[in-house]
Amino acid sequence: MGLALLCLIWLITFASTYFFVAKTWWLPHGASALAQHIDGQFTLTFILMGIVFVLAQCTLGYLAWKYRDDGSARAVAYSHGNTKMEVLWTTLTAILFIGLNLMGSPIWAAERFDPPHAGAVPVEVTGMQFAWYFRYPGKDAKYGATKPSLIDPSSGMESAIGLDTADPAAKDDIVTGTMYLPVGREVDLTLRAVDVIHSFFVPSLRFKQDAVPGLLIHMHFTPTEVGDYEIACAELCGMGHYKMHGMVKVVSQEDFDKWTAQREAEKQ
Ligand SMILES: [Cu+2]
Repeated sequence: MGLALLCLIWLITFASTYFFVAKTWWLPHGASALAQHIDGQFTLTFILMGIVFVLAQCTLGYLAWKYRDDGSARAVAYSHGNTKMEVLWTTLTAILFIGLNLMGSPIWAAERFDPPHAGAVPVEVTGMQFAWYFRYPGKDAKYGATKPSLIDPSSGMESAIGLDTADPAAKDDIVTGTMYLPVGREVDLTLRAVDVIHSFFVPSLRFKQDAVPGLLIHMHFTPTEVGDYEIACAELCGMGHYKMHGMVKVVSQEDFDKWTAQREAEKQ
């Protein structure tokens, strides 16, 4: 029985480790400026945690076999444990966790605490049950006012986010259901939610941030490759959560200008 348990524990350990080493299910290709750093941090964390996991599971299997019931077992005696060992592994775990946090925090903070560069493209993202809307402030570079009383999700677009069309700053605001971004330019993002907490997640751009009702959350990132990237909501936000899907289209600056001009012309 002890041997069977050892084999089972080791089999589960090596089989599950294989899928990570072989990268069977891995991240999609990273297409933003910080993707390389985020992937580096992610890989380092997986390697360190993987080593700890394999060692711990191998030891567990070995001990399950070593202390098997072979007929000569003695009655167990109460043990208070080994204080030295407990202090040692708690300290090592703390160093590992705090160390990884300190290593990752500059990457995390760069998109949140540092202000965006001048010339960043402003885009407002609004999450609601169960759609994403994107707003561009237009030529005046100013977002028009929104009012909760004007919010009408069933009408979509401008009405869905509650845009106050009486506000002069709202006249040139563009609201869309697909996000367009120019490649190689920083995006100055403002995240909102109108009902519950949603999470704006673009795996290919290595971007994930909650959108919280009542808060304007600012972040910035730079897409580096032209392409279509999937947006998901990463916060379980209700019955339709599974279909809260969108697309980011990263295009050339020229195509972005053309698209913006078209949307502005449609508003006239
Ligand atoms: Cu959602």
